[in-house]
Amino acid sequence: MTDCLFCKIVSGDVPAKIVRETGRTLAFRDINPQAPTHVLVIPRDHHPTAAELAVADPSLLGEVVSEAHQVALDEGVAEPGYRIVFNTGPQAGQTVFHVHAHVLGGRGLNWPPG
Ligand code: DGP
Repeated sequence: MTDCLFCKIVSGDVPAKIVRETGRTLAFRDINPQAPTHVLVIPRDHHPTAAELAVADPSLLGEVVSEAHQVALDEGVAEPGYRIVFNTGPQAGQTVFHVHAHVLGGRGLNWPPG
């Protein structure tokens, strides 16, 4: 999609600090980190939400989650634990409608979230 920020990161038109990539996914640092590790994992293809990706291409959603875990391992936060978040819809705080997994770690994370 031409007007999608994360599609522009995929195409290289908008710069990002890329930490991992596969043929179908990209992982890059969040511009406004909320934890010592805060990385976003996205599919290269445009899908608005995790729910829509689950219907359209469940194996790709699985790859996004698998890559999120690899990011946690690479960043050294897999132990004692980290969080994967898919904000879905504006009330949940989703602002970019290209599905992305937030990978948050490196500090204690409160529950329930705000
Ligand atoms: P969400 O609120 O769940 O839609 O998360 C969107 C995230 O995207 C938010 O944490 C900030 C991040 N973000 C917004 N614009 C940019 C950008 O231009 N570059 C990068 N790396 N991250 C961005």
